Amino acid sequence: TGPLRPLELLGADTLLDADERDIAATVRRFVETRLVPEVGDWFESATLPKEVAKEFGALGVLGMHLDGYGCAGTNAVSYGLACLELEAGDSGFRSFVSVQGSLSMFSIHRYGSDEQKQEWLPRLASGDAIGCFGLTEPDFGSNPSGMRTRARRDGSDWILTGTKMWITNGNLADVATVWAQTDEGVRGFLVPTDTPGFTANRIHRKLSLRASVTSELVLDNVRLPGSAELPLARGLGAPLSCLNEARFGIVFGALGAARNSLETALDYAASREVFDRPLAAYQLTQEKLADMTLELGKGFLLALHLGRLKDESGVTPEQISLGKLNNVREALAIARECRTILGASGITLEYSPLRHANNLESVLTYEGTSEMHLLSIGRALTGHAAFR
Ligand code: TGC
Ligand code: FAD
Repeated sequence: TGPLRPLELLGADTLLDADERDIAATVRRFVETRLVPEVGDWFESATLPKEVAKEFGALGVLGMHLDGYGCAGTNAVSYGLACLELEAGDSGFRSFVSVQGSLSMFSIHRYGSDEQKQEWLPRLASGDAIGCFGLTEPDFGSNPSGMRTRARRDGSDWILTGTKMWITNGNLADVATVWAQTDEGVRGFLVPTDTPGFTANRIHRKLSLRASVTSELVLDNVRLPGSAELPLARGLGAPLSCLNEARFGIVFGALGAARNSLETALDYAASREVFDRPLAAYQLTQEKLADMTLELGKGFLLALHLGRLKDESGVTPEQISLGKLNNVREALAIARECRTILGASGITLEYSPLRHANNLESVLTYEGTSEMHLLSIGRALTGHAAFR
């Protein structure tokens, strides 16, 4: 037998059914043929062309785990595997799909009225419309309960004022799910981005997640009809429940960045000769490769376990914290270690590991920083909330 790829060594495919393997293979083909040839340029020029949304829609990955309204209604594991394959290309691709499907579409699907669902979900599923999700503010990231964005009633209308920060797809979006404090607690609103008083300002000079658009959203007395409120969203638990969906995708997604880094390092080590022998033939290199394969495999088993739980009986926020914390942390360590195997070549955009490592710095921070997930696990273990 010839050399094995890291997840082949684990026998990962034997744990998946035929549909799950097909979905993963289809997304992988699209990523490798359509996106990877462009990703270096997009990363360098800090762009993600808007047209890609429709291609993701045609591929069927936007809101793929939701039912009805043009969504595929797949199981959670298939959604996770799609995230893994997208993030093998770049975390920016998985981010786009996470925000569209798990944050924008999920918030409407779970908390919206029938009219809101009919109006937005089919267009968001096809990629004809783009959504974003505004929870974080300049002064309130880890602690969204302090949000200052206010929604006040004016007759049957709502008036929204405030600023949201670090919002993925903010400048691309047709509709923003905006979370605001009201006299009755936190509420969610669907804000069409052409509403007077709404502005999105692109954030420049990012060193991470460059093939992804990140924006500030300014709401300056934005007047919305009463029908813009998400009728079933009551309290901070509503936006936090959307985060569970996106965090679940990241549990799988981060492994894609790790797998691609490791495969790149394996190929490089096989062909690079140092001191008259392939780099892959040295024990120090093999130790790195074996340790990384072990962590990738353990991360995959953890992700799959959480996916099966989610499909069969449900998964708790603390269980998702275990997966997000471990898999992003290990993916980042793997991407950095792979970069060492590439030597100087590893610092250019010709090879993926450092691009993945840079991206994973954002992934470590968004959707709950690693510290927030440590504290969430700590609270589950001790009963003491140490956030404040
Ligand atoms: P706490 O008192 O714990 O909870 C308030 C209410 O929320 C409920 N809850 C949850 N419900 C569902 N899922 C969860 N994960 C939940 N966590 C809490 C809780 O039961 C309670 O409900 P009720 O009915 O009793 O009121 O709230 P806290 O203020 O103490 O905060 C807890 C903490 C720190 C864990 C939470 O604030 C948190 O998760 N902070 C991190 C914020 C975060 O992750 N932001 C992400 C923004 S979106 C993003 O980053 C997108 S990146 C996308 C991309 O590009 O891919
Ligand atoms: P802070 O909350 O200020 O944290 C700073 C540091 O303090 C962190 O290390 C944190 O872990 C630590 N810390 C905070 N509290 C405690 C504590 N109690 N104990 C110990 N340590 C603590 N948000 C959205 O709403 N929508 C989006 O689409 C979105 N996209 C993003 C895209 C990118 C590229 C990035 C980088 C961020 C995005 N975010 C988005 C924002 C993201 O969710 C926040 O950055 C994140 O929640 C952390 O908030 P913060 O940056 O304000 O850090």
